[in-house]
Amino acid sequence: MSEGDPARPVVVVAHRGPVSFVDVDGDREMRRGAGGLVTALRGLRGYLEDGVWVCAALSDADRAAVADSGDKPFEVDGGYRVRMVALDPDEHHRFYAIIANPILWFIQHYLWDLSNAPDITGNEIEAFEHGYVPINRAIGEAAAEEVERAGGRALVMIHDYHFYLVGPEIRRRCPDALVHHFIHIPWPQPDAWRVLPGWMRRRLIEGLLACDIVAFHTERFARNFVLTCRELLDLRVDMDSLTVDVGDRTVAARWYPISIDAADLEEQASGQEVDLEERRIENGRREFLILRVDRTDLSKNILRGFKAFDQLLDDHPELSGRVSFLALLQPSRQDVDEYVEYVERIRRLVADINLKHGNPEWQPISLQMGDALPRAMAAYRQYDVLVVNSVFDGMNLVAKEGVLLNRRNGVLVLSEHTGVHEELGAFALTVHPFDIQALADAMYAAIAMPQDERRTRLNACAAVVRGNDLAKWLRVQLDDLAVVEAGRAELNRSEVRSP
Ligand code: ADQ
Repeated sequence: MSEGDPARPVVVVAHRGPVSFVDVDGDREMRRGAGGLVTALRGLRGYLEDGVWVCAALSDADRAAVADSGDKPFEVDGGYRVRMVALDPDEHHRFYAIIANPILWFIQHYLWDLSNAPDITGNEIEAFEHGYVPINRAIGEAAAEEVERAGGRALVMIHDYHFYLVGPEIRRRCPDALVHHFIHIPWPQPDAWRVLPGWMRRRLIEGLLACDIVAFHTERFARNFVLTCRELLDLRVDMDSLTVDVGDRTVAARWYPISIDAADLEEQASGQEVDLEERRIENGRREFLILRVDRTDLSKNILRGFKAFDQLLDDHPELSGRVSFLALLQPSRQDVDEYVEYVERIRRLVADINLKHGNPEWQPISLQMGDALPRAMAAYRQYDVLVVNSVFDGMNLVAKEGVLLNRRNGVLVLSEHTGVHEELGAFALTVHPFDIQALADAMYAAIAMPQDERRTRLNACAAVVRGNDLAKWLRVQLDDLAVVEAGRAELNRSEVRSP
């Protein structure tokens, strides 16, 4: 494999596929998949000509497509293949709704309220043994088949917290494969994992250690991972090179900040629908527009964002009627109780603040629930302040999208616990996500900031995003894999030479 050019066929493994199927009036139609990860991985298309994307069949129409294809990969637009795997629905429910979301998601974002939850009961143990484990095995077997079909030497790129046990399946069946696992969410400090019984956390971490590279968005997450291996598995690690020794193998932890496809986003934003949405926002806006765009995930810290806005209006009565807060929120995981309750709490808080500060002519917060990408892109152009105040988060692509499209010298107010803070923090107003007063003050500072300074900061952010785009994210990983491969060749040669 030469640098940046994966001569090995690529096998991508991710829970969601690049396409999904829907039934329309009895006909099955293929649609582009949704979500940040799928958008990011679409950048792999150019490398997938020889390869395949392995994913779960999530809908009835997906499962029907799998049945028709006889479990074989099928071609999709863009000249690559997709292998959907039909999974047992009960196992998948346990895997997804009990282990992956919420248990792993909550641990990795530090979301558990430990005096109350989680309870690890027979239900959770069963969900692990008869949900997470068999689903990982089924996906791992399908991926291993694809590696074997490609001659056994494929580059396997596994994605996210759904599939920590896929690596061992590949390693067992295809020892010559090069295995890479990218984790899109934070990796917390070692003690966070002590929420899980020892045998369970050991199994998950050992699963990841079957890979050659375990990758994250930030250096902090990579460091936490290596520390976790030392503290919880008692393995020998090197904190300078961020490597872990596992028997006669060395596993590297690396960090590659994910990005957006700048050209693609700008093209999407140039459509008429976005212009129309922008005119609507422009006609309805006040002097200052504060914006947030998020899934209604607990990690996004939406309630404290509104509480800070409430504080801003208390502290600065002169802003009454001159500022509004537009919140474009996409309901998320409404099959998880905590998420249903979160949406309720958001609605109640917004109603309280609007009642307290608003009047018949002016409602300070406009809460708009739904999937509204054209409106989000229009709002990115129009904001004066973009609030991204996550409690702890992987990257927060919203910050990158916003600074790229904004046309009003808008200021980014950014939590120090977002992955994107490593890249854009120097040009944003940094906030501590729990400090509501500091967030209110930052909103005010952003509004009051002179235009020149705002412009300088925005241009600097946009330059970082353009320079560190999705293509670079991928290229750097492929370069590192080439280095790992070269090291392995070295190892193989010395093994051949030894008696
Ligand atoms: P997410 O948690 O979904 O992604 P983020 O990175 O901010 O978080 O991406 C959200 C995406 O959803 C953005 O592309 C945004 O435009 C879109 N979106 C949000 N609200 C929307 C709305 N109301 N309507 C339409 N679109 C909306 C996970 C991890 C992150 C990590 C990414 C990529 O949790 O930490 O950055 O994967 O690795």
